[in-house]
Amino acid sequence: MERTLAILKPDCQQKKLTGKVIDAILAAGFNIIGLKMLVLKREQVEAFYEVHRGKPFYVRLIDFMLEGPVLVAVLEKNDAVQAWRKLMGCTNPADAETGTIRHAWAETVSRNIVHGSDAVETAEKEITFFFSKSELL
Ligand code: IDP
Ligand code: MG
Repeated sequence: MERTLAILKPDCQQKKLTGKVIDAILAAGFNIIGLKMLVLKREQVEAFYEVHRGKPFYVRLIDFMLEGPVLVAVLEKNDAVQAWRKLMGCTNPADAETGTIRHAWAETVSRNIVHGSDAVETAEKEITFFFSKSELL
């Protein structure tokens, strides 16, 4: 079965939405096969978001991800990468469809509650970035 990486970003914890988001993930039929809470280090966030370096929102994105703890999770399901992106909704909550996590709970494009991998290959890289094999079910 396909796997993808989810991050419950600092605003998710700040707004006490962790339970609701995990519930939405389980209700959508994903298996959570890895989960941990981390306080990320600046070098880690910069490496994770390397692809966005130099973009206008980059500095704000890095600072935001350092505001507090995140939950990183590995989700498993058929077509997990696309299914998780669909459940998250568009990057900008103003464009996100009803029934998506970002539509329901995200404030702005920069504070948008969750991360999801954008392709199967990226997902495998992002999973390896945070989890060793022995940490996954
Ligand atoms: P994604 O999270 O939906 O895959 P990306 O384009 O990969 O979106 O951007 C990564 C993260 O950077 C977004 O989730 C959001 O937090 C932030 N971001 C992206 N575009 C903007 C923007 O135009 N303004 C502010 N923040 C942005
Ligand atoms: Mg992305």
